[in-house]
Amino acid sequence: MFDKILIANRGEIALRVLRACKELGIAAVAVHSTADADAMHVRLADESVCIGPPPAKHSYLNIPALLAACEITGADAVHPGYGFLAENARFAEILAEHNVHFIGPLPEHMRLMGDKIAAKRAAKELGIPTVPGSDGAIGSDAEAHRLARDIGLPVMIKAAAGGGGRGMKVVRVENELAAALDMARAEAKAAFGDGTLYLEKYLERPRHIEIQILGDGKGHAIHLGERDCSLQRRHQKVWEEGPSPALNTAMRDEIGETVAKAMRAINYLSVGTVEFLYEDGKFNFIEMNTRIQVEHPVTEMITDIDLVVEQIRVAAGNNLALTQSEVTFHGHAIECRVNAENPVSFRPSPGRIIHYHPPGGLGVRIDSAVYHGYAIPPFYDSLVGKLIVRGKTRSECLMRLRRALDEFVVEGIDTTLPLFRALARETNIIDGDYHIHWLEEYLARGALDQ
Ligand code: MV4
Repeated sequence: MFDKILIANRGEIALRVLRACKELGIAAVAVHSTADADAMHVRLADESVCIGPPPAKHSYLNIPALLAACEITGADAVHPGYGFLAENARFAEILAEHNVHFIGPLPEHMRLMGDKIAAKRAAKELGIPTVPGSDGAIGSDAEAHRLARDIGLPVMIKAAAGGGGRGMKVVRVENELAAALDMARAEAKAAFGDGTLYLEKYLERPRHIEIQILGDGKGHAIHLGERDCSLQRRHQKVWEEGPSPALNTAMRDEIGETVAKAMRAINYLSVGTVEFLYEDGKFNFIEMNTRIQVEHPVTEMITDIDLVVEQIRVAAGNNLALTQSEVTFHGHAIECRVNAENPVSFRPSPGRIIHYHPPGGLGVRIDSAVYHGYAIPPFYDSLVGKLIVRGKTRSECLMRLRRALDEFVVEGIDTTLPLFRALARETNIIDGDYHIHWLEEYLARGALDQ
């Protein structure tokens, strides 16, 4: 096992990793920018190192500074959290060259999944159902026209280097295809330095359902069920839950086993998430994330498995401690990402928290790094914290969520708590009857405006 882990992140995920280190008896090193000197992850770590000025480019993304921090503290492994360097294959390679372990997937798997065309081709070859579309990159406009006619309109143009919703175009009529291709190519080139495009059948109102997996890099891999992350705004997840209201046990077992089998075939190491658009009873692979995700607590609450602990164990070369039949699902969990934003305009609202009283009680978990009197800096994401609630049934979970949201006090800044108080009382949400566009349509109706 590792002796000392350097946590190359900040905020709630740095604290989350720190907790796993403590439970494993591993020393933890925090790193921080000058803006985060009084952050909770710095206070609770065994040691800390300042790695640069506030902009992430000069601190949390500063590879030489992180290497120096490993050297100074004698850390033998780095946990990247999510965001920042979490899916950077080159970072993992550089660490290896300096005899420091990267707590995450192999560089080759991060590279494969970072190329959306290669990822989709690999998924298809591994028996994972994919969205109908071009077999690889679009060669010419003529080919795109042929394909669009073949698979039928509407189609979606996507960038090979994209992901997270950037560089996508929906085409509903054929005479708009050529212009959309030109625009998408130019945008992709400007944003990613790579204008390679591919094309897919556009799915109108799917759900976003993702399968959590865990592998040990030695041919053992298991799935830990799904999370339904359909409630998003501008490609930012807002509410995640598991199990999905749209699936039953047989459906979960089938897609879960398909994904786990694929991960065994590539000797996948670490945690990972395979994302699907789910419509008309069918799963359609879109991409794979090779990191611990923001919403991982949903899975922890329904499986009782500590995903970060398991991620550290397999990174240290241990075999998977669990078999698929030892993974069981209990009850229901919902996570709300509470942001420091105005709940109507969604404008960021950094600043000092002058009153802070998080909810508690049975089945209530808060993953947050804020505290009474803490000032949220303006340089990073606007997450105040995640409220994760579990219950024996979805309806008990919703009841408990409403109760927890009503207890939650955060004063001094605007937060999205009022949005969640409204969502937890909406008929469509209570019925589990929603899709990837539901939240934006709801907000466009002005449901929350005074
Ligand atoms: C799609 C799609 C419809 N059809 N692909 C957006 C983020 C990127 N990861 C994939 N995305 C989409 N791909 C096909 N073939 C609709 C979306 C999409 C979306 C997906 C998941 C969650 C929220 C979304 C919001 C808008 C569009």
